[in-house]
Amino acid sequence: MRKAELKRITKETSIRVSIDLDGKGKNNLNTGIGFFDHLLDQFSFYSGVDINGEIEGDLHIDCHHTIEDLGYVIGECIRKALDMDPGIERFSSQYIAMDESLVRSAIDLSGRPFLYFDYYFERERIGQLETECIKEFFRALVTTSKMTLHLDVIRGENNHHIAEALFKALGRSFAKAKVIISDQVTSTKGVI
Ligand SMILES: [Mn+2]
Repeated sequence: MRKAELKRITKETSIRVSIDLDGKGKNNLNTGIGFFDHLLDQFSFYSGVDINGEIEGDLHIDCHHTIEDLGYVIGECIRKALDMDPGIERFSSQYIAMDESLVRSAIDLSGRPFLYFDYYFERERIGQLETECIKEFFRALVTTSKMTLHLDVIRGENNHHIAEALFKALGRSFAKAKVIISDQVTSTKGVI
């Protein structure tokens, strides 16, 4: 059972999250930011990771704390859940086309946090989501999950499509990288 649960309470956010790495691809988290829920739904659906729990953030300030802290918590849950099974595929890359948009995600569940993401959205907001928070989510997720993640927007015009394609690509590549392929650690070093 590759599951994990975590609670994190600060003056800015109050978060309880549980994830099931081998779930049905359902996100039940309601962040209070409609478009971000739409993005999390894409990640869940295409990764097969179930996300449950509650989050209450200081959205009267802006989206930043809520999204960053949620990234830390989901990332840590992923790390905890993966730790039980070391013989995972680890590497995966995925192109996702969504109409005019084309993005690529390359993952190594390496134990070494690294994010490459240099895209700046043209729009400041999509729905209630401040687009600069998208990078903050990826950065937080990478930090605690300790994955190496390269996300490239190869082309695209519609900011909704680009954001959605990024979360689909992340989900699809994670779906492949998390698969257990061996009872041995998938590293020539013998440790991830
Ligand atoms: Mn959409």
